[in-house]
Amino acid sequence: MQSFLYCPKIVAKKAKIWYNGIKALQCSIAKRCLMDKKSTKKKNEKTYYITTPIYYPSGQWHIGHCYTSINCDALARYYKLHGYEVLYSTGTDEHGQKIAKVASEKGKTCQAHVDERAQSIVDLWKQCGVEYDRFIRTTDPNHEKRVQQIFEKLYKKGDIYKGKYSGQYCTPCESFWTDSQLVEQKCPDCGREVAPTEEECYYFALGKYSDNILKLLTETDFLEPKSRVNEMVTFIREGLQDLAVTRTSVEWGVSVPFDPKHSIYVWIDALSNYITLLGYEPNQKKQSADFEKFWPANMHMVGKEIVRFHAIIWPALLMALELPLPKKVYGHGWLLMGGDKMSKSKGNIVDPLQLIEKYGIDAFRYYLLSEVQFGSDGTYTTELYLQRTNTDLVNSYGNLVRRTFSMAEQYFGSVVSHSGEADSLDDAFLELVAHTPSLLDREMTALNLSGALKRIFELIGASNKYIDDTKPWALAKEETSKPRLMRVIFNLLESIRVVSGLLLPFLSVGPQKVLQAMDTKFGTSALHAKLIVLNAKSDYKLSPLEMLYPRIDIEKELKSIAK
Ligand code: ME8
Repeated sequence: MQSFLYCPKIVAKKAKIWYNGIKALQCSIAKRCLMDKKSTKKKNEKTYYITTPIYYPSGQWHIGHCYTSINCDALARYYKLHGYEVLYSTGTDEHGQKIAKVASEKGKTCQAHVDERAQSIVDLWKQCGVEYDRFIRTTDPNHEKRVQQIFEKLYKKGDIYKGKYSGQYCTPCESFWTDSQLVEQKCPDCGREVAPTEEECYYFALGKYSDNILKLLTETDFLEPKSRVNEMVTFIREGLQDLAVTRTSVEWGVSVPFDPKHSIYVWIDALSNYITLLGYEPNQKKQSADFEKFWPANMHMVGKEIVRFHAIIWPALLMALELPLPKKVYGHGWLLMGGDKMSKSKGNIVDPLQLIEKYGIDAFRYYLLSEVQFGSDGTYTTELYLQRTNTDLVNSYGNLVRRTFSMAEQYFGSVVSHSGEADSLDDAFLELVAHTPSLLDREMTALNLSGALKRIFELIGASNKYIDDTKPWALAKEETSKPRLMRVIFNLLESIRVVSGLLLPFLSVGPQKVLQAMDTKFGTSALHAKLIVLNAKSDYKLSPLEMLYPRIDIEKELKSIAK
């Protein structure tokens, strides 16, 4: 557990901080306007910078980690296909005493441990089809150097200052706790005795930015979903104290450049990744081309437990650095397992690699993207996972493709053109095909990824119904109905093309195979624009297509898992 460390005794500084706070507040609206001007410029350039949290390489990766990265991946792919220059960043948060503890338990050096874990998450993302653009490790020397420069810059500015921290110290955990954090006067992590201790440390003047952050949270849509805002506002209104940002007991960290017995608080180190990976130079006016192009980030996607760090500390640090603020922090919910957050410390994790190996990458991505209403918590069960795969991927999408391809082959030797006979029965169906991309755009803009998938599957459902309504097998019996049959199959192929194009951000295998078998090019935004509109193609010559998704015998599978 990461804790905020506060100094209860800093009084002298307070008057100055309060005054600065008022001054900063007065500037905030003007600043925000400036930022908006900058963001309009960026919008025209069509750039999209999206970040995942950087993951702790302390334990085993689980599907909760994949949840964040796959949702970001879907957004990144979606924006790429819509012509944006996207930067999708991820990485590992490699410092801190927890990492050092895990490494020593394994009998490894910290560096060997983090090297191994960083490689394993890179491998995991490959298996999940996560196509990030940049990977940052907080042990990268460039990152470490910039974190030190950021610290020094804020120190010179007066926003970081030296003080004393007093609190309750747990020696085995090497952690400070405030009185209110203790559980029955004991360490909340390990339950052992704590002792009152004082330590010299540096503080970040977080309290000075309190009013500005309150305004940011209550007057803009910086933090979403809205349900997270109240919690943050209550937290700030209780009194935002200055934050202890150094430790002397942590060796595996970035040292304070001018006072190296102190190491920089892991959250300052970790949050800075979002700008250091763009090449941010704290001591220079002119910034890198990447920084100019991509900052401020469009989206920091984070789990709800770390919203506080991203919606309070991070904007305060950026305000102190006089940098524009990110456009959005989105705090998604948790994947639960048996009612609890899935986490390595609780030992209730599900291994993503096993799921992918057994049921395929599309089933995995589809479950994570569709099952949980984005923003809320959702519970993982294997039964639901298998049901979803069978119902949506096998029975709906897979079946639509299989039926249509086999009818096209049987009736027309896999060559189908727009010729043939239309019917008024087609109108509502074709209208839905034409209209679904814009319905999806609306959901994606509202960050409703599960809703976006629902729209696509509504169209798939309507396509399967169109087969039932038009009864191609009956039309095939009469030679005179052949033109009508041709048009029905053509319309279905149109729908399959659009559906598969719309699924590209979400799935990694099936839609790509379908589009290839339809001899339809995809991958760039120019191609995508044509891919998802009706009547962009006037004929199809289909190649044979193997079964997209095999049906799972759920009962048998559950029995074998139970064994
Ligand atoms: O917090 N359900 O790293 P982390 C959904 N290093 N998402 C989950 C999850 C679950 N059960 N478990 C984990 C850290 N996550 C810091 C971040 S950023 C500057 C520093 C996701 O490895 C969730 O998004 O503990 C969480 O925020 C992220 O994994 C990283 O968790």
